[in-house]
Amino acid sequence: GKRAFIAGVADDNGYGWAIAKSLAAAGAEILVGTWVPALNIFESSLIRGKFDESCILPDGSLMEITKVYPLDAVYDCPKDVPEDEVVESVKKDFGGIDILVHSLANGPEEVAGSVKKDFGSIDILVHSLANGPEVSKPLLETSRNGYLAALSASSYSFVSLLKHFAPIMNPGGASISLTYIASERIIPGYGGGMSSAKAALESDTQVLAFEVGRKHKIRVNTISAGPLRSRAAKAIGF
Ligand code: ZID
Repeated sequence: GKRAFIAGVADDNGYGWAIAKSLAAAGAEILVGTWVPALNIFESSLIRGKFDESCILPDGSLMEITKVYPLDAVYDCPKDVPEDEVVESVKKDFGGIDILVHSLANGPEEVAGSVKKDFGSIDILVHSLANGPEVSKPLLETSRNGYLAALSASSYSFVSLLKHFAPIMNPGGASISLTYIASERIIPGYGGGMSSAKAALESDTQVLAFEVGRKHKIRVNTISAGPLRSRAAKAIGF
């Protein structure tokens, strides 16, 4: 069977969960990467059986998630995490030093290394994550930091994931991300540089398909998604 790593699953409402289910129904083994601030809640909800009903596959069996990896896709490797930011996110979300250790070791480089150690290789890489801290602001009102943060979390995150996972992907494998048509048409409300981030993601998909296709025999695609009331979509008010 195939093995899939799905980055961007933190509950059972988003695209990542739905894609994981489809892959599980097709017989794939499921690994997920969960954003560190959401990790504790996700893992405890999984353990408490909060998602049991959402795990039921068309044939009546249950989806099993083999392993959940802490992931922060805005950092590539531990040295990239600015100290003040780590402390701030720890205070805001947990108030514990344990999470500081997590936060320092969960960029794509670390996670791909852990997956390699645990399982050797994967066949499918799914990028189902995005973040735009100023998404509710029109582009004209967006700060440089907000714009760059949107591109970092929503576009470069895919480059970084593919860069670190491609070497552990079996030839013939596939990678995919999720985009939105606001990249090419004006959708008021999709601000903060998120429209720019999706345009970059789409362009990068073509360049990466060329590069990674030749180097590793891996396909690279992106799907322009329809509306789904995920946590991220609710935050935008869509
Ligand atoms: P989600 O909240 O389930 O998934 C986003 C995930 O990203 C969450 O689990 C976060 O914890 C995680 N995350 C955020 N920052 C980081 C980080 N730094 N490191 C690691 N993880 C992080 O929401 P979702 O399922 O909507 O999002 C999945 C993908 O689908 C994203 O790329 C979206 O941009 C994309 N997408 C979603 C929708 C939608 O409707 N839900 C649309 C298009 C694309 C869309 O907005 N009409 C109106 C709107 C839309 C389509 C049509």
